[in-house]
Amino acid sequence: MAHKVSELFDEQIWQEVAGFQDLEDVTYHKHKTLGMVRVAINRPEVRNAFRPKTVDELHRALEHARLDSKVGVVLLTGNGPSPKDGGWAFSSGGDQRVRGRDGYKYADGETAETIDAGRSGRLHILEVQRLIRFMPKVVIALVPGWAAGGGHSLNVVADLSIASAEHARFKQTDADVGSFDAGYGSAYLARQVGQKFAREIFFLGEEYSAQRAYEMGVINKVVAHKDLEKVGVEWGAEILRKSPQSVRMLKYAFNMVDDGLVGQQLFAGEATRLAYGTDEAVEGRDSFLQKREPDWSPYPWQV
Ligand code: S0N
Repeated sequence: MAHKVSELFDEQIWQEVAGFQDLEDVTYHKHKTLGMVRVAINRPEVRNAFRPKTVDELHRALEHARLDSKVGVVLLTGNGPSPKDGGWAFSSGGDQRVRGRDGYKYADGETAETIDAGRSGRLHILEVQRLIRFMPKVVIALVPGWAAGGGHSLNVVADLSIASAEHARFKQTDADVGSFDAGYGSAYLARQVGQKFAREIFFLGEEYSAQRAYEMGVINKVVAHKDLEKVGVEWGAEILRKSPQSVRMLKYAFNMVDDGLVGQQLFAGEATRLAYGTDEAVEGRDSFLQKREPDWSPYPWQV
């Protein structure tokens, strides 16, 4: 069954990804001609709040995109508008009705008897954040409306962000609802906007327009609402014209300074992959397999 998607969705350019028709909280499409996918939270009636099932589906789609060697760009967005009141959202974060301690175990038909205690209150949206952060592809957040709470943090962790001039709003509610992101959502936000603005955003919990978010460095561009996905596709197409290896190395270079040894590991993994492509590394492998001393003479100590 075809999904009902979003008012901004252009069905001429997207097709559903095979094997994902069972998704309920997320829509997942592949561009018909470009190496780009569109992943969207599909709960507009609750401002695209994510429940555990939503997070599972987000992770599944993003992991599939990560492993698809034809895909270089991921557009991450929220479908809309809400059928209830016409409101738009990127995401309003964790669904507060099924959150944490007492709520989670009664979500998705689970009962006190059936719940796996090890999964109770699991904050696996953080696994989605890491997937966005660590995948060797460019993730562009398209923000058509509210980015609040954990939705705000998903925007923070995306590589690039474009927002609707008319409907995008940014608000960090974590400290209002006692559900705080003390990782990328806050500390990395401070890297983007500076300490004073980051503390203002979290400690005051005020609402910011797309224009104000742009001025602070929360997003890259503000566009007319109707053009949001069109501009996202244009940016994606431009990125896809670049060298994949260069983009991958640059993303990991940008990440490394903030990601400690994990950041270094990802960058180093790509460096090793590059090294494997050289005659020098082939000589090292072959000399071992042929049980002889390696001959490094063709390979100078570069200066
Ligand atoms: C986004 C806001 C500012 C929009 O305001 P607006 O436009 O006035 O709309 P509303 O009338 O408020 O909302 C429309 C309908 O949508 C429901 N709704 C909105 N957000 C949520 C939500 N996050 N969870 C559940 N429902 C939501 C409204 O209730 C309303 O429904 P009806 O029409 O039936 O009344 C405004 O909506 C707002 O402030 N929303 C809450 C934002 C928020 O505090 N989010 C959570 C912050 N924390 C996190 O996200 C951390 C991560 C997290 O929570 C988590 C994630 C995964 C697993 C576990 C957790 C965990 O913490 O335990």
